[in-house]
Amino acid sequence: MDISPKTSNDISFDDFKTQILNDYKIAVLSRTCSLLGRKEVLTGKAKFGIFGDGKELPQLAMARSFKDGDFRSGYYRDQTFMMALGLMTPKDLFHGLYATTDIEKEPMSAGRQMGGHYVTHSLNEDGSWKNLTEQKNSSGDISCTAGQMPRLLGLAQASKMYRNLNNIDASKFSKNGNEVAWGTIGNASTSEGMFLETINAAGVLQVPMVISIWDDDYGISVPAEYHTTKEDISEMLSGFKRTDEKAGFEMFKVKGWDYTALMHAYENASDIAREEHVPVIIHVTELTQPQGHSSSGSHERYKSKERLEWEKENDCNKRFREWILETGITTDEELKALEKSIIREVRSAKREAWSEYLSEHKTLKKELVVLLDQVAAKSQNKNFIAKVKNDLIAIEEPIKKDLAVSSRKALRYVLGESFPEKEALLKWTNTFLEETQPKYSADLYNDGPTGALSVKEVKPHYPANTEKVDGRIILRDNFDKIFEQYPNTLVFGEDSGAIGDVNQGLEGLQGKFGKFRVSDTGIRETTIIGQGTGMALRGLRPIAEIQYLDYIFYALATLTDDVACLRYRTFGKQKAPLIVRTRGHRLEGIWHSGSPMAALIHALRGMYILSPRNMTQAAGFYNTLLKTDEPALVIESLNGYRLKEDKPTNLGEFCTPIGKVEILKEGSDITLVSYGSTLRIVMQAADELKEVGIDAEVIDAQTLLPFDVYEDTVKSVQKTNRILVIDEDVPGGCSAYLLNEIIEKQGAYAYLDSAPQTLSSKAHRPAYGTDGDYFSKPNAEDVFERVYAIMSEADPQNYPKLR
Ligand SMILES: Cc1ncc(C[n+]2csc(CCOP(=O)(O)OP(=O)(O)O)c2C)c(N)n1
Ligand SMILES: [Mg+2]
Repeated sequence: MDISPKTSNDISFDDFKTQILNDYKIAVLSRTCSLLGRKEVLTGKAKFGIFGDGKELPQLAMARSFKDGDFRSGYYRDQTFMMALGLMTPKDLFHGLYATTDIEKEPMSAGRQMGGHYVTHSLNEDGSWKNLTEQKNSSGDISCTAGQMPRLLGLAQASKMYRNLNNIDASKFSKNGNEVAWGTIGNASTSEGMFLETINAAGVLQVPMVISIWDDDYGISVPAEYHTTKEDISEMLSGFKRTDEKAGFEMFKVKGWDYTALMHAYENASDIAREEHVPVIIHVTELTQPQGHSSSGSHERYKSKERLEWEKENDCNKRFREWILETGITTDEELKALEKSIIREVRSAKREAWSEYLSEHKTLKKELVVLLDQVAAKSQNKNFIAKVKNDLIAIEEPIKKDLAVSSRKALRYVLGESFPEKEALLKWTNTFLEETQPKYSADLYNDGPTGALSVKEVKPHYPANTEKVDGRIILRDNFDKIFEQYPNTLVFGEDSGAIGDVNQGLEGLQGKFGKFRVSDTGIRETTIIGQGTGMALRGLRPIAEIQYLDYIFYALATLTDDVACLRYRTFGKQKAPLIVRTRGHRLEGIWHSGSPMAALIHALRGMYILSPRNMTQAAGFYNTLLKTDEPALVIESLNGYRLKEDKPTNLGEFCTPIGKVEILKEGSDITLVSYGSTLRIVMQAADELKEVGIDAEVIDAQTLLPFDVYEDTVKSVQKTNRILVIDEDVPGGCSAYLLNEIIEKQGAYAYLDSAPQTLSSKAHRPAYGTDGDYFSKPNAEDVFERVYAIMSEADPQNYPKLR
């Protein structure tokens, strides 16, 4: 291992001793939590447990080098790290295991995530940013192995941006880009593409990132020989090591039980990353799993006797203890006394957490039992209700579900009866459900005053002699205004920099705003999204470009697992207002013309999905999104960049509203709903239908998530009594979603005189060429004939059968 120690050797022996004993205390505290935590699962109090045992020592070293303003992007093993920095107490840990829904008590997610998923709070109560430079930060964990890596890249890149960009208000986010982003990952998870893609991108970008690989030789039951070439991730990655001539990574390999070597490695890594902005890998070997992988199994099933014995001997806490005694820092008695007091401390934290978790439920149970008693006394179904009550009384440690089931079942027994006690039970039940549901469902979006739906519409202004320009010019000139107006905006993607994107919507902007703000990336969709996520978490406003909509699937895992659920899984304590820009729908060829909107709207709840029909609408969406703090996906129409549009004068200012449909043509016979490129076809068909006396109303859905929050579509159906939804997605895809919104949610079924219908593409990917397009996607003749058939069925006299 090549490390030139830079540790602070100048501290006194007493300080040295205090530091070591404090580290030992945290190691034992964390281990005790792991041991007692597992028991909570085995006795049924918690549903699942995954702990940090066997990885304590390196995390103490990482914690020592972690500074205010730094960010962690790690995984479930980092319990000791969180405890060492005071970001999680033993009581917090137990509240996490029980899934307490109070964010004050369970600060990681208010019970939404299983234990072992670590979060710090970036936002104040009102949703505004805290000063992240004055606290230690952990971006919200996810369960997906290596899923934390793409975001890590962006967290590190933010420091680089803050160091290199002028006139940007960094006061809450950075001190001259001196912050390090610390990643952690298990040895087996380094097999994931996301890890390897991130490593390459970080090497190219040269960002201040330190990745720790906790290597315990296993990924659940599977040993290293199945995971890693040469069974050694350091060796495998050795080509990434920097040389005197070429930039790359600094790399350390260090044993997980070796306290001093760990401390040295981490101090060095921190300095290199922080000062030089060079990424560092620390491969920590010879780690163990004293209790196996998680509470779901026992490792005795798959590890050999020899291995289990080796793990016992090389347990990092055991070896740390031995080292403390060998070096004479303290005595065995002193350590024993410390260990005893820690066990007492954790036991009492556990008891307190359990009793706090239960106390709210117990109070509610008491209230409900009284009400059930009163209702039973008056009801004809006394015996049944008494049984519900007695069953509830028998549950000594009730959860919310027990309360909901009891009260809702009891209400069924008083159906048709009427007396005040029943009303009281009804009121209690409704209030309980209304107050409880948000604990599980709030914060998918920002529903507050800074949310996207609160941004007011500003219409584009047109001068008397409006200039007609290619759509891409409107986008380009609008981005120009955006970059002037918002110094913290950045755009990056494949071909987004030097040539200003494949359709020249960013033409000339790199020259004007520089290579940091308008940049090219490698071909790597997942980490493009990761860059955006991490930078958005640190106060920048990234616009991440995915070159074509069809390629978004490479990044879909990161979008759905990380971006879309960030606000939800952190109970509104973190946000990543990332804008994803892409282009799609109608062009030609299987991978350049898709419109997989259903896949996206269903996977990406928590983001806004916007499908503007032209570049003016698209530009207006970007302007709207920059006034709010929520993530969104904007899909520009691929065949619209060269179509002429009127050029507005208030570029950078006009705002296309989110959640609002637009009526493009009024009509009285049938409502046609569509979005994106398909609208041009629908408008053509609507014109042709006029010639046979059919007057269609055409509505542009334009925002798919959310669709029509003002419920304007049902108003149209009230007038026309017929509805057809047309799109380019697969049958039963986004068109079915829109129909569900209109028929079920908006209640349009009540106004229908004809069966509601959808017209979509064929189930296969669209074939190439003009004919491929014509026979794969709905065309003007299809729309005409489908509308005509609906009218013909309703009024065969006036509309005789066409074909
Ligand atoms: C994408 C994904 N695949 C599978 C899993 C299930 N899983 C959870 S942890 C794990 C093993 C991880 O091993 P390693 O990375 O070595 O970390 P360790 O638990 O050993 O610290 C697996 C397969 C998952 N969470 N995510
Ligand atoms: Mg492992």
